[in-house]
Amino acid sequence: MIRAFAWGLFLAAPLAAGGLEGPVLLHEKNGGLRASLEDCVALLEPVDVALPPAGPSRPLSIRTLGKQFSPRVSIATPGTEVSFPNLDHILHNVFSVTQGNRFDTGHYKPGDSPKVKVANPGLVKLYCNVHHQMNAFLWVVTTPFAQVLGGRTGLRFERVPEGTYRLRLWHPECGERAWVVKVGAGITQGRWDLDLSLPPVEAHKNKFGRDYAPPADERNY
Ligand SMILES: [Cu+2]
Repeated sequence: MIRAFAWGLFLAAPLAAGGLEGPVLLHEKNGGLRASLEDCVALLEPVDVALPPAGPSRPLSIRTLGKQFSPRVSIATPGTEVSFPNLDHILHNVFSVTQGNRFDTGHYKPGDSPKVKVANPGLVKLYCNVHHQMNAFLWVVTTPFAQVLGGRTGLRFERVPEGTYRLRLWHPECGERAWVVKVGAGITQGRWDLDLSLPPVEAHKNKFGRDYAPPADERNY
């Protein structure tokens, strides 16, 4: 009887959970600090904690508007459907040559919204084969603790089971840095610094692996 009671108590007790929070500082090459964490991604991945695998997240939408992708940085899980509504009055294309998540929507018209499913974890780089300057990034992750930090001054993860994690911070202008962090009961505090050193837009080829043609008459593109 006592045993059954104790077992019941065990089942009813929530998993010990804590949190992780603190400022993220983006250091400019001139020594200043970037005012915004726009496009910065924080991932907290378990090292010695068993978390249930994440299923496909809700369908995502990445618009093309003003010859730009919006949002520029998104987070999905394997199997997530991503649509690309074209809100411009010109043709666009979206392609990825990232291994494990290759696709090519072909040209699509204003008002069209091609869909793809991302299959594998990792950073997927998205480009338009028509417009060289268009670029976006899609993080496909299996951890439930993943955030784009735009509009914030730092990261905050709540209801994190206690244990050891790898904290990965990424920004298009610095790539990735990682730290091992221990999350205990309550909120664990930290502070994380990234150095912005890469060009804002990475050099890349078109979907055929060749240089983009110089801009021509763009009335239809
Ligand atoms: Cu385009």
